[in-house]
Amino acid sequence: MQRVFSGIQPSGIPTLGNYLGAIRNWVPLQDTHDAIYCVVDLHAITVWQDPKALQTQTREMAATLIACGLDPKRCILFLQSHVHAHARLAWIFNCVARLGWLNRMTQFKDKAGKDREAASAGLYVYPNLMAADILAYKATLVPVGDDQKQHLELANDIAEKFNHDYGVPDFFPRIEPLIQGVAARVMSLRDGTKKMSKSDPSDQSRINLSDDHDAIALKIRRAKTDPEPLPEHVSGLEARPEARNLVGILAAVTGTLPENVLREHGGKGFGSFKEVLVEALVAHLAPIQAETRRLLDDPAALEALLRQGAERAAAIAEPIVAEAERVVGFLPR
Ligand code: AQP
Repeated sequence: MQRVFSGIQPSGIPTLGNYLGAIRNWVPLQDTHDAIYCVVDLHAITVWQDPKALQTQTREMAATLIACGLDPKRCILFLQSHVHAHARLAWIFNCVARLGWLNRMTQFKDKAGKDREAASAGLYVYPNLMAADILAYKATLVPVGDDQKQHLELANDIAEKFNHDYGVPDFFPRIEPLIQGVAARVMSLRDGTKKMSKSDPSDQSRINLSDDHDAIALKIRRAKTDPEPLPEHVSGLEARPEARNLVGILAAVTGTLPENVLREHGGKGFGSFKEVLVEALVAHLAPIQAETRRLLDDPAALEALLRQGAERAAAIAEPIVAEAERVVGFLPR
């Protein structure tokens, strides 16, 4: 069975972007693949996190993932910091990856902002840790949003260079990204050219999976649009990023295609369309929110599930990373 690996940062409440671009695509893979999913807390601290808030967000993220359909019996679900193999392999990859490769990563440029000198070294080497997350399990398929494509290409460059430099041609496998769905990149509600992000300073830019009816209604009503009515065909969305984003979201949450959404709403103004979108979002998210709350009511049970997940993950990653350490010349422990 092909092994898939994916992760998500507990850097805030998961957004509709995280959900449509990643989480919801992870669910069916549990039945067809050997699926490993991780809450990547080591990645989260590449940007300052308040320690107490990080604990809360980590529990919330794990509970949300389970509420979205990840079943700890059908997949391995755990916290990255609980499996030390990730950090050990990441260090080796820090020594394999070239500065020139990291300099090309657009996510670092976006997240570091204007004051690049003040960004953490961790944020800079983030893609090396991401490569380690996947390759510690020799996973070959990585379901992610479209924004992560560049990092996966870098992971393949690292794997290839490791295999070549240490003369172990088949040690790490090639990784394939799995980018699925009509909303593989959900954009900010305030700017259709920027991706929706849980750490965007403006809460109005995103739908959080925990948002209630009022919050969703307010955000969608205020979402940026243009003055034209909705087009009749998808070709009419090309130069209209905000319209394309909202149509894509409605298509994704109602399980249809943008052309079908436009068949129904083309030619209408955004007012009535936005009301339909609000109701569709609320109906889709309400059961997830109820289940998340139920899971958070018993933090001890939730943490026990995550510890069991970590044990199963370590049983796979430990021998692979120990072998990588032997390959680079470390003496056995
Ligand atoms: N806007 C998006 N559209 C589609 N997919 C998205 N993903 C993130 N944003 C969108 C996908 O979500 C998964 C988990 O992402 P992450 O938490 O590891 O980090 P990220 O990509 O940096 O997401 P955020 O929300 O922007 O987090 P912060 O604000 O902490 O940086 C990935 O598969 C990603 O593709």
